[in-house]
Order: sequence, then C-alpha cells, then structure tokens
Amino acid sequence: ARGMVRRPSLRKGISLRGMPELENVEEVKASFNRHLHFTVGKDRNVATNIDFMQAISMAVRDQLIGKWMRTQQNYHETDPKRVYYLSLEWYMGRTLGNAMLNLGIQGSTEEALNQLGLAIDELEEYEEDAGLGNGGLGRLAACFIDSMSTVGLPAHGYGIRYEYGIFKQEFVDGWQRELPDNWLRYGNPWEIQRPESTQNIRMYGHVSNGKWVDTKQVLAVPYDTPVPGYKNDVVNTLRLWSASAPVEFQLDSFNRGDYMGAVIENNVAEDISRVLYPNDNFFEGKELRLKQQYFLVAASLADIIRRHKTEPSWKERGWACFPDKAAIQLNDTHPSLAVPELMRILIDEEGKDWDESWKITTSTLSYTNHTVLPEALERWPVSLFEKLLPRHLQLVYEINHRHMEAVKAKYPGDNDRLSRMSIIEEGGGKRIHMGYLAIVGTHAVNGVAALHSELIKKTIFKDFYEMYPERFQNKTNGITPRRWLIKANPALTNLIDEKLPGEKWATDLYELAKLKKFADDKDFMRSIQNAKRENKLSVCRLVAEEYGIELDVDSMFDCHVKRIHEYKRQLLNVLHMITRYNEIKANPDKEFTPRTVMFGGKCAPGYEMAKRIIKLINNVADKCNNDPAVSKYLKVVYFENYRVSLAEKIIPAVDLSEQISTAGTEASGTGNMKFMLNGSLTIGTMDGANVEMAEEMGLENIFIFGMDVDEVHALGAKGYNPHEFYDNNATLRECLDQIRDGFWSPEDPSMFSMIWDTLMTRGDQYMLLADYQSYIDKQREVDEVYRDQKKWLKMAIHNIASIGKFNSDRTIREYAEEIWGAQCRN
Ligand code: B1H
Ligand code: IMP
Repeated sequence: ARGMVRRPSLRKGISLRGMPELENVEEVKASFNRHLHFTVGKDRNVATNIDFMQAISMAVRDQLIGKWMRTQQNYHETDPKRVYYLSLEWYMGRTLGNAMLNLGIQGSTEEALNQLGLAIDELEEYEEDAGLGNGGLGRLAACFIDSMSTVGLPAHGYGIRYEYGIFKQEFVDGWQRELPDNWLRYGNPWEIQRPESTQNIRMYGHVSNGKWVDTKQVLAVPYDTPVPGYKNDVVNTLRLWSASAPVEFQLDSFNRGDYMGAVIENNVAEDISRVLYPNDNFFEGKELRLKQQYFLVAASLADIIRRHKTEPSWKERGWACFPDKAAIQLNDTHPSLAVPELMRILIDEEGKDWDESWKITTSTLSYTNHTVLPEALERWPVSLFEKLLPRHLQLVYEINHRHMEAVKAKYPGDNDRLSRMSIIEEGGGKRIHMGYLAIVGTHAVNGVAALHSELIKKTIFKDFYEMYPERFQNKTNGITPRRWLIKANPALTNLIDEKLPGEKWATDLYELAKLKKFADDKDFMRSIQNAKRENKLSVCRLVAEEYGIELDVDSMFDCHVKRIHEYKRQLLNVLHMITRYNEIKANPDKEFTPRTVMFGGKCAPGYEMAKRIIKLINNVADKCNNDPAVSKYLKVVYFENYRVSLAEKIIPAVDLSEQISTAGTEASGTGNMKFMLNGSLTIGTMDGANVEMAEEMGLENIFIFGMDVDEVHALGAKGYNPHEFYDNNATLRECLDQIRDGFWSPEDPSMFSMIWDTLMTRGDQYMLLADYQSYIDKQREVDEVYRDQKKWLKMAIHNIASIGKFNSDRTIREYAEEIWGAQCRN
C-alpha cells in the first residue's frame, strides 16, 4: 500500500466542489478580468499575485451580493426574531476559499483561472488571515456565524475591526518574537464600509442631576462582511466597528488655533480599534481594553435598536416587542457592559422605569461562560469604571443593591452568602465581578461542554446556581465541517462523498455514523490510510521548504497545537519527549516506533513562564533533530506562527492529537474536535469536550489517561506534593534534573530553573507530575497500536463516524431553540 500516492483528481468530489459549468466558467473569467482591469487597475503584464487574488475575490464577492441583499430585504419584510452575537474576538481566517465552497463555485472558479493560466489554490495563499482572535473563543464565534447562516437563522455578528490582529510569531534563537499583524495593508476585498450607519459613542464625563454630561465622543464606523450559508442562498452580516475621531473631538485645540496638534490628537480616539489584546484565558485590566468593550457594546446596541425601530412590530408595540424580536448573546463577559448600557438607554433615553427596563434587559440578553480559571475572570476596578463610565457605575450599584435585597429575601440572615454574592467585591480596592453581573442581568447562562457546565454550577457560580437554577444550561461547542473537513481535507472528503453520495452529511454530520459499517472494510481502510498519507506528504513538503527538516512520512505525526498556557500542559508533552530521548540514548540497539512530535501556538507577550516553555521545546527539537541516533525515532517540529490557515494544513495530516490539560481546566476545547473529524486519534484527559468525544466514540477508540476532575480535587484537598512523584520515579527525576541542570540549555545552564521551580512547588496548580507516569504508559500503548495499522485505522474510522455531535450546526440549533427562541429556517 505504501509508495506512490495518487494526487486527488479534479473530477472527484465534484458534487461538493460544484460542477464547472461552461456558463459559470465564462462568467467568472469575465468578472475576474473586469475587476483586474477596473477595480485593481492593472493589466496582466504588471499584476502581482496579490492583485490576482484581489480580483478573483471581488469576482466571487459579486456572486454573494445579490443573495446578501435579498436575505436582508427578506428579514426586513418578514420581521423574524433576530439573533445578535456580540464578541470581542472573531477569528475568521481566510474568506475566499470558504466563500467559494459555500457558494458551490470552487469547480467553476478553479477551471476559469486554469484557463487563464492561474492556479486558485496558489492565489488563496496570498490572502491574509483575519486574525481578530486569540484562540478557541474567537474561532468559536467564527464557526458559529458560519453555522447560523447555514441553518438559516436571521443572525448578525458584531465585533471590532482591529487594525492589527493577533501578532505574527517569529522565533529568534528559539525565543518567541512578536511582530505587528498589519492585515489590512493591501486592503480587504471582503469588507464594505458603511459610513452612513456611523454611531456616536460617549465616554468619561460625570453625572450631574442624573444626567451623564461633559462626555468625550468617538465615532464607531461599521464595516460589513457577508457571511454565506452552505449552498442555501442565505447571506448574513458580520458588522465590525472601527473607531474614528469626530470633528468635535479636539474642539478645544481647534479653538485655541492648534490645528496640527488637534488633528494629530485624533490618534487617541482611533487607538480604540487599533489592536487586539493578545491574551488567551487571562484578564488584563487596562483602560484601553475597557474602552474597547464599551465601544463594541454601545455601537452594537445602538445599531440593533435603530434597526428594530424601523420594523412594523415596533410601530405596533414599541419596546414591548423588543425581547420577542431580538436575542443578544454575550460571548463571555467581555461584552457584559451590555447589561448596564441597555439599562441606561431604556431609563435615560427612553424614559422607562426600572422594572420595565430590567425586564426588557434580562429577557433579551444571555451569557456564555468559557472558563473557570480565576486569572481569566473579569473584575474591573470600580475606580476605572468611575472615570470612564460614571453613569454605568451608578446603574451597576443600583443593580447590585436590588440583587442584594433579593438575596436577603431568599436567605434571611445569611450574611456570608450576601457578601459572597455581591457584584461589587470589597477589600483591596473595590472591583466589579463581571461574571456575577452577567448572570444577574440575563435570563440564561451556559457553559461550553457538559463537564464545564456542571463545574460552574458547583464552583465559581455555586451560589448563583442555588438561587437561579433555571438559568443554567449547557451548550456543548462544535466546529463547522465546511472549513474543517470539506475545505481543509479534500482527500478525506472525496472518500466520504463516495460512500455517502448526496452530500447530506455536509450539514448533518450524524450521517457519518453510516461509515461505521466500513470500519473493517479492507478497501476503505486502505483508502483512509492513503488519504492520511497524502496529507502527511503535503506537510512533509511544507516542513522541508520552511525549516529544511526532512520528515519520515511513515512516522507517527503527534501534534500539540494550541495557545501556550500552563494549564494546557505543553510541559507534560516535553517530559514525554525527554523521556523518549533518554530511553533511545540508553538503548542504542533497541527499535522504537518512529514519531514526529509537532507543536504550534503563540503565548501572550508578557507571559514569562510560557516564553520559557517555547524556548525549551525549541531546544529539545534542536537536540533531537541533530542527533542521528535519536532523530531516526524522534523528530520535533515547532511550527512558527500557528493560525487558522496553518491549522487547516496541519490538522488533516495528524495521526495523534494531544489534549492533555489538567482535568477541570479546559472548558471545552475545539481543536480536539477538528482532529477527530480528520481521522486523528486522541490522547487526552477527561477534560472539557474530551469527555463527550469519548462517550460518542467509546473508550476503546480514544487514549484516556490521568486524573479525572474528582481525583484532581481530591488530590488538591489532600495536598499535592511533587516530591512524592520526583522521589519515587527515576525516569521522571532524570528529566527534571536535566531541565534544572542545563542539559537542555548548555548555552545558559540556569535558563530553565524557573520551569523546575514551578513544577516542584506544592503550589503547581496543574499537578503535572501527578499525571506523568499515566501519560507515559498511555503513550507506550499508543506506540503499540500504531504498529498495528489495521487496528489504528479501524479506530480512526470510528472517530470520524462518531463526530456528529460536534458539528457547530447542532450547537447553534440548540442555542436557537433553548436560549434564543429563534427559528432556524433551514
Ligand atoms: C476560552 C477564553 C478567553 N475561554 C479571556 N476563555 C480572554 C478568556 O482576552 N481575554 O481576556 C480571551 C479568551 N478563551 C476558550 O474558549 C476555552 O479555553 C476553551 O476551552 C473553549 O473551547 C473556547 C471556546 O468555548
Ligand atoms: P439593516 O438591517 O437596517 O442594517 O439594513 C440592512 C438591509 O435590510 C438593508 O440594506 C435593506 O436591504 C434592508 N432594509 C432595512 N430597512 C429597510 C427599509 O426600510 N426598507 C427596505 N429595506 C430595508
């Protein structure tokens, strides 16, 4: 079966890619030539690949516009309940390939460009990623908006049009260096500016006689991007706000005659949408971040209300109809200022009383929690609020006052509970607990996987669950199969298409369960193996070109890609690599199952420990790759600048997916689902959505190791002592001593002492050493199964066939039904 592998033929998988019909091909060619000439303003002699990419993007965009206008017009005429998804992050990646796929014009476009001597897949590489997110939370928003269009929900995404997205990562001598991501430099063919829908946003000032006065202003200018559903003619809108200084902004300076100074000062206002905060799972309480949050919330709510005031239902019923016509989802607490802002609009601008305002606010808003990590929970200093949003602070105090009265009424005399549940935290400088505010101010709060949703009820929100049990829900995350299978993995898509013709599975992933009957089919197994090998060969080429490293395509591709964070335990993986290195060195004649361990991921620029973890991985990689005795069995690659477009290339080529967070720390994970969908096996802990993946595929098809949540809590209660593990485990001790003594950093022996210190303190929250042996044992088992390719392939097929639940279409239908009360039209 090994040896030459066929390239995927253009003829295969034709139904999904769209048949290149002569008429369409001619239309695409004409449109491309027209845009190159009239929009880009170039001829074929001087046009660059970026010019070609922009011309074809606009030709594809043209095909969206009619459907977009018809969709929006239809919403206006039929006045259905709308869904608004508010998020500080939209990690969209590239748009061209996805738009062609959802329109069903991949075939025609490829053929048209072929006839013009151009290759569409090469041009797609010139599109910058829209990197307006950090990781899972931002990519979830992107998968959700794809699904909302696909299931036919009248939905709108709202976010910020950051001028700089997540930084570009570069390695300098193995250390991470951050470079600015100037993604808009060559323009963005997918956005349309709508200056006529600009909103005026106020900040600062003070409250006098109940009025918010002497405020500073900034303009919010919307840019719209079309979001097509999968072959269903629905096109929704992602509306991103950009900050712009109003003329009045520096009126003082203008009056003083300082014209130049005033114009230059515009930067201060426009800084609001300058750059994405590069933190994943970490709260940084900076004033500029609070401004970003308010900017998004104020502009979006004003726009939503403006829209509803034009609808017929409003003319009949006014505000009373609002909760029936609008559902607003808060993606974590980042946009939770929506609670006081909607109250401010209703009370101060619309003249409503408190009770009616509160009813409208809570019945319209709902909140998703994405983390239980204490350092990620937003707790804004009251002093900052007072300065930037004095009126909102008053409203939050009033909300808390009434909330405290409700707690007193339900639990008379329970003063401990009262202080535990206060939205305003006392002591050490007052802070506003945004999670509590979001629970109190909405009608539904949900976690993002079953385990996580149970955990928030038992831990961080226990008191709130006891008081409002009916508000708590679970919505297990999902991913869009269009981008993560059909677009990313044509080889596997073709195989599925052959077995399940009619492409029903592209929206109903539960259909893939029908593949189970082929789990023992020799031909199908061989095809799956060949598809994986073809994808692995692509990654081998990429690694050879980018890093000059020759990979063994038949080695097990073991992959750990995600943000670098201690709770995700990249260090546990490092301990496994070092253990393997030591074992190979100690047994020069022994045979091992060859592995290629792949890493990818950025760390927050100020996260010292994570920076050292990155350097350690790169040092381990160097030593392994440059020692022929070791590299035969163990190579290590750290992909630079891991991002959505790189994920689409790597994930289809992976054999083993690493999902090894300490149980109870990873709320869901969504990378785990992407690997499962692409036929990788998972080694993981009983954490986040891994639990439900194991449930769907059966424990015999996944490599589960380590402590579960109860065991983690029990060990924490008893007291975790790393020395217990260090003293009693010689191989573990050898690894740790090497890290401490400079074996992995001969250039500076004390370089990784910080890592040793962290792992060896009783305070290591992630209890890394406690799971070490169980992880190593499980990795041995993984080796064994990989040597039995028949067994491996059977397990891989069961993974693919059990993915149904993790389709984000399913997640979105549950939100629509159980939280939003909105109708899916498809
Ligand atoms: C997730 C974040 C997050 N949870 C704060 N929380 C941020 C928190 O800039 N900040 O301040 C940014 C991001 N991100 C992730 O959400 C979880 O860790 C994943 O487990 C989960 O799959 C994902 C989507 O629900
Ligand atoms: P928005 O939802 O108000 O932002 O408007 C988006 C689109 O909805 C518009 O471009 C129109 O297609 C449609 N629309 C909104 N308001 C009206 C109206 O008053 N008459 C006709 N179409 C409208």
